[in-house]
Amino acid sequence: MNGDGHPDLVTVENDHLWLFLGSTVTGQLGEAHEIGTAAWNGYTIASPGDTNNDGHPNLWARNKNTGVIYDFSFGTDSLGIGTAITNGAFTSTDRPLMTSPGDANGDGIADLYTITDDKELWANMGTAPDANGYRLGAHHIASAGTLWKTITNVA
Ligand SMILES: [Ca+2]
Ligand SMILES: [Ca+2]
Repeated sequence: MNGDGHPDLVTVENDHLWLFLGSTVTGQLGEAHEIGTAAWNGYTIASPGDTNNDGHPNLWARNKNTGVIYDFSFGTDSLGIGTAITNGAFTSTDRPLMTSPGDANGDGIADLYTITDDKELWANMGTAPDANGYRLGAHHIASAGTLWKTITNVA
């Protein structure tokens, strides 16, 4: 997140959002920074990669109740302003699990995968922003295999 070439970690702990900076020592994390102070238990977070091409990874945060996904930029060790990139189609009731592999189809735009309440893997490929700034296309069913009926977490 801070652009030093070492991978960092973002976690939600006790309703707060924390950034653990990667250490120069392989396999260790350095100091922790609190970057969000309230209500993060209400969000599902994902790592879409650097969606605004500023050299820092971005963070996607899905409001579990409203179903809106926000894209946050990072400064050196702080969170920027969240921009809504979807309408409210992504509640945790309809899409219990979500993650981003970054850009899955190689078009340079981050994509989203969710597992629905019917236990199917759905993909929403990233698009150029529409008039509302929304950046995810309509879903397609990536897999309806039985595997997804047993998955309890994705990252
Ligand atoms: Ca960025
Ligand atoms: Ca893509």
